[in-house]
Amino acid sequence: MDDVKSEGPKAAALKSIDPAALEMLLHADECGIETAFHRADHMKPCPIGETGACCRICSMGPCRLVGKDAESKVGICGADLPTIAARHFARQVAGGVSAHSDHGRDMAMTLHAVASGEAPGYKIKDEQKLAAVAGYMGIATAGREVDDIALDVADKALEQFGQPFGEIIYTRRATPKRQELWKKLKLTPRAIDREVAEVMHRTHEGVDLDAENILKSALRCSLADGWGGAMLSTDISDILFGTPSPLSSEVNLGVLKDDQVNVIVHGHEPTLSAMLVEASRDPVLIAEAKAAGAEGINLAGICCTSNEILMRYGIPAAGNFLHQELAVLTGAVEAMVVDVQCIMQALGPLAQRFHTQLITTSPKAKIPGAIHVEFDEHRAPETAAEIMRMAIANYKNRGPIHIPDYHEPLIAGFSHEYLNYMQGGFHRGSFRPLNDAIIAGRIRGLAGVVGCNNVRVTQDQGIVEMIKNFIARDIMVVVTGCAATAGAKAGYLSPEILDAAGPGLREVMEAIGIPPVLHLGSCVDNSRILTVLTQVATEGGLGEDIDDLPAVGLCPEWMCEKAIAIGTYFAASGAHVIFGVSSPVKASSVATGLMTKGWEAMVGGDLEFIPDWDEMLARSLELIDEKRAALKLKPYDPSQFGDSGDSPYFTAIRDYLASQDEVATVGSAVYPLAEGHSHDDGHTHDEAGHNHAEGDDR
Ligand code: BF8
Ligand code: SF4
Repeated sequence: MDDVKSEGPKAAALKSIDPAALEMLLHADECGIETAFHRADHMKPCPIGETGACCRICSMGPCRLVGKDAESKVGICGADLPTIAARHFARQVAGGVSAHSDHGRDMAMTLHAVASGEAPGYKIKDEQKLAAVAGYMGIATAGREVDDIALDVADKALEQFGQPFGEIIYTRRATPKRQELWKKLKLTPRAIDREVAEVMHRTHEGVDLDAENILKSALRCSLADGWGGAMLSTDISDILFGTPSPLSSEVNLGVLKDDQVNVIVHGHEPTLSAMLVEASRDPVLIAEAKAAGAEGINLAGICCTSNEILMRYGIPAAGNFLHQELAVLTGAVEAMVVDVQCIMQALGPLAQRFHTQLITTSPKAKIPGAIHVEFDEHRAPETAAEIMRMAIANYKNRGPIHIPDYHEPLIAGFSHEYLNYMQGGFHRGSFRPLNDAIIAGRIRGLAGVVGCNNVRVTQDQGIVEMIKNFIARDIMVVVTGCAATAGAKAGYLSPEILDAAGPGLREVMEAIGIPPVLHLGSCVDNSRILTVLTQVATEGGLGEDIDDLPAVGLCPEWMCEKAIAIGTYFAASGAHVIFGVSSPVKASSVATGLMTKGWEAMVGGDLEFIPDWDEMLARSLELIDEKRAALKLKPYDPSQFGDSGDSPYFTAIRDYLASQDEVATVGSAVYPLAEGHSHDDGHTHDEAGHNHAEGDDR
């Protein structure tokens, strides 16, 4: 590790567009420490595996079908390239579905424990959402106790994983047309675990050997995520921790504090991170931190658990996937607390080079070199306090620190519910203004920009390029996951960014009172995009189903199997989806054709892989404009909308932000709250001393 040669500023510049990352990469060179960015230089992707041409399903192989005539070759068992590529892809989908869905299962187990009175640290925070979810599940609510309803909801949710008969209940939230199509094609998922198990079975040696049929099973499996595990996860998180509504915070490594006990929570599930939020605000623990010589406790997040607590509590985000090692490199992190998913094993040895305590908390996810403090929802507050105390005790061990001074303000916390509220008020929630704006051509279309970072491409570049170009061309953007963090770090989730939006989009956003780039949450919250698109499709004037909409879904910097599962369920739901980096089925033109033209003919959506950013943008615009033409909408013409003035709404937000030296990072709500959708009540103590009591936040 010590022989890392200096990259120098120029080489580093290719690795990220984020100045904080570049500064930390130079710092890593100075310290002689390697990161994923460095390792990517001497670990090139295997060209055979990368393109889906390697089969290692059985021990007669691995069989690698390469060369000019690869598509006419077969493996030992006779499996051809389309089968091999499709099998590998389907297994990636199953891996992704299992990850999101196991997360969803844990949320349902937590709800069960809360409703049974066995998890004293938690409570049901959003009864309105509970009632809505009970409604989707056909559970009676009238005259019943909240806990009884919640218990039924938890039971019903848990049934979705292993029910022997029937179909996943949330598929009924899709448009009637889509439900019919899925039924006709036998794509309606039956039970979450069953779909994962079935894909694993079909792709075992010698079972399903027809690429088209294998990929069809991948579509059904993915739907068990989007309309199953992930959607349940979002809904139950909202019930337990509150449905998000907009609030301000900050992002990037500069949110770490040189004089406070810094605790980073990294991973995915909100159960632990929400408890750490409470612990970080506990006056007793804050006093202990002060007694240890610090000014206080500073909690920040990385990856999607960060999004979970950013969306609901305004806890600042220290960064996205590729920031995890960089955060430790600051030397200022007393504890990095991880649960599941997207956690690099490299953190183990890296943390040992600093005073940072790497704390694993899930029995499913241990890391050599980490301290394991098992998290149990039945004694959650105690575990959170124990972890906080470990961090406080570690403060004195801090060596030299290097915190890059980059922190961008952002607005996060948009939910499907809030968008309805914003467009029609509490009692008349609607998507009418948005649909009308799309019909009129003020908004050209909709784009979801989601997913990961990947060291094979310049960090954040593809994501930010897409966001920037979309809003400039009057395309409204929703973001989730690490893409949301990337957009935020580049300033695209700040209200100031309205100035970068095209005139039509700007006018509409000002009228509705929302920014042009909406942070909808973590990766499981991509389910919010499904329900939003479904409502846009059924609101009227834009066809009947998601495949009628002028919309695209992009994952420019995808990295993991979860991203593949997400892309596949959007395609199966009728969306055109474009991924960057490289295609896991590139070796097979047949498999590629099945997932593009084949899926489009079957389900109206498809999945393309386009590594070049310019081509990705051009293809997105083409898809959006084709849909506009098919709907017989006016062609998009930016010249017909003039500059609009600043709305009082955004002026107020700008004044608010300008009035503070530093943006209050502890969940200051910047918009009026929707009735019944509560923020965490703890945001009464931001640093600037501004009080924001619930209900009067402005
Ligand atoms: O679930 S975007 S790198 S953190 S997988 Fe992972 Fe990808 Fe980030 Fe969130 Ni989503
Ligand atoms: Fe080779 Fe067939 Fe075995 Fe795959 S399943 S490794 S193609 S023999």
